[in-house]
Amino acid sequence: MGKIVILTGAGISAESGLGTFRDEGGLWAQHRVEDVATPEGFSRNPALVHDFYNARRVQAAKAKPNAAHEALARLQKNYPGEVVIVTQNVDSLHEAGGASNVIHMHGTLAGALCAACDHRWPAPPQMAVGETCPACAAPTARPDVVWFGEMPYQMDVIYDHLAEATLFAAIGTSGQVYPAAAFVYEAMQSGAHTVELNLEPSTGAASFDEVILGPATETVPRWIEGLLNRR
Ligand code: BV8
Repeated sequence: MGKIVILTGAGISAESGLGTFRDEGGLWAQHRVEDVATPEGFSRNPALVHDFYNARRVQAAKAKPNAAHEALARLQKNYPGEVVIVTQNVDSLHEAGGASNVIHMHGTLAGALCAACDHRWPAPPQMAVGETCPACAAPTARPDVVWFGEMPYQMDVIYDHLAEATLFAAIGTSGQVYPAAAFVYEAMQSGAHTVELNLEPSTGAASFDEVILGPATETVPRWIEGLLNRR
């Protein structure tokens, strides 16, 4: 049985009430990326960055997984082959929806990182400027998320999965952020069938074998029932 690799983006959490980045009124309409999602922005104004992530941490803690998150967990449980979920999202809704071994390539709101010694620990609900690291006591705590210009996490593991994929699906992502936006090409190289499930066609839609349009809570459960019944 083949390996299924699934990449998700902010669109899969939209119907759980979490803002996307590039939709109308999205996160990047309210904040300049350079100010809140880059290391330079953090060193320039750490309070602004902590405010940005504190607000999202509060939102994410209140959000509930939706039918799309739950359908992916069902696929992991019932599909005889391996199902790998790689997410660009920093919320924990895949895990809350029952998924396991989710690869958070852009980090998580739930994590804190020491910029001085690389120690990681569970983030408090609200982080403040000058928060100290529990390991080295330096006042250099930051959200454990991957900012622009920083290397996404577990890239070697992700490329190994893509090399073995027989089916690749991108769900709820605009395909504008690299290296995630190029995963479909890696999957194509391995001969995988590629599917995009999105509210509207992403920038890279033409590269996919199949494009299924609609809200994730409708398209994902239907797509997965089809996969499980076709076995
Ligand atoms: C890096 C922080 C290199 C966490 C984020 C070429 C190659 C490599 C890099 C680059 C390159 N070109 C440019 C770069 C640099 C840069 C980049 O890609 N820039 C872009 C803007 C051009 N990439 C980087 O800097 C990356 N790092 O490459 O490092 C390196 C090499 C060596 C050594 C060191 C470094 C780091 C990228 C990560 C940046 N961090 N966020 C956070 O705050 O969340 S990016 C941010 O965008 C989020 O992580 C988010 O997940 C990600 C992608 O956005 P999407 O998830 O796609 O969300 P978006 O709003 O865009 O789209 C939503 C979609 O959902 C839409 O299509 C919409 O239609 C759909 N939708 C809406 N509602 C629904 C729905 N679909 C279904 N149902 C619905 N209901």
